[in-house]
Parts: sequence; C-alpha cells; structure tokens
Amino acid sequence: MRTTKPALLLSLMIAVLQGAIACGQENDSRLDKELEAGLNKQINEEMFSSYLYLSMAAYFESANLPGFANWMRVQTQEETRHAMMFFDYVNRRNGRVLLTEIEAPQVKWKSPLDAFTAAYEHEKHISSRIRSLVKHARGQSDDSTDNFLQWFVAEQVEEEDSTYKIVQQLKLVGDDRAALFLIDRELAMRVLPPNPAPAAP
Ligand code: OFO
Repeated sequence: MRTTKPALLLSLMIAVLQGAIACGQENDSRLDKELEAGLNKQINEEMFSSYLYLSMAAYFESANLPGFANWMRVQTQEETRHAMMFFDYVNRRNGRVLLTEIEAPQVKWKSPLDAFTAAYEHEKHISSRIRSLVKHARGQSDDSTDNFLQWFVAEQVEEEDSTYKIVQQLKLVGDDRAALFLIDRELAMRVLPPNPAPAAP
C-alpha cells in the first residue's frame, strides 16, 4: 500500500517526538548508580551513628550522669533525622533505597572523656564520608546532589565542634567530680532543635 504524503509527514513527526522523549529519559534526574550506592551507604552510616550514640546514652545512664545521657539521646535523634534526609533524597531522585544491617556499637567506655573522644573521632569519620560523596557528585557533574550534600558539610563542622568542645572540657576537669557534675547539668539542657529543611534540589 502506498503511503500518502500527510501520512508520511505524520509518521515522521511521531518518530521525532519519540526520539525527543527517549532523549529526555536519558537526561532525566536519575542518580548515577555508584553515587546512589554511596548515598545508601550513608543512610547506614547515619543509622549506625544514631545507634552508637544511643549506646553512649545507655552507658551514661548506667554511670549516673543523666545530663550526658540526655545529650546523647538528642544526638541519637539528630542522626536518625540525617539518615531520613538521605532516605528522602534518594527517593526524590528516583533512586532505590536499600537498607542494610546496622553494625552493633561499642557498649562500654572507660570514662566520659573516653566516650566523647570516641564521638569526636566518629564525627571526623562521618565528615570524611561526606567529603568523598561530594567528590563523587562533582565527578558526575551532579549539581543537585552536591547542593544537597552542602548542608551536611556545614553540619559536620558543628558536629565535630560540639564533640571536640566537650572533650576539651572533660580534659580540663580531669578527676574533679564536682566539675563533672556541673558539665552534666549543662548537658542536661540540650534539646532537639526544629527539623532542618535542607535546600530542595
Ligand atoms: Fe550525622 O552527623 Fe553525626 O554522625
């Protein structure tokens, strides 16, 4: 059967449209697979952070230091929020969240100083994870993920600073139990701030 001119024109237009749609799909906002895996890993890291600080809260409760325990309880909630921010971001980018086993945390520390030193070291580890995610996002020219991660870059400065300051205070007081009691009272004041809203990519 011969194809008429209008029919030929119509088929050509359909082909062009299909091509444009296919091209749009290739350039959609899907995450690079390796970057997606890295963001998934970060969900686990943040959940582990939450679990680690909950374990520290339990340690401080057992040491009759309720203010220190309160500080750690608030930190636990912050870390769960961080995990959820990654969870939501992966979903917003049409990625697939895949949860994995959370490692068991340490359960005992030698002293409050030992626990807070471990918290500070852990935060340095998290900062390096965030930096490597930023590097990966930039390598993929993924500006949205880079932008999303910048909230965490700033947050890590806070996280390191707050744990470092408590480490320094604990070093200053040494074995002075009265001074330890005062720090405990101060840490009892910590409350969970309103949920932060990172810039939507
Ligand atoms: Fe999520 O910042 Fe601490 O670990």
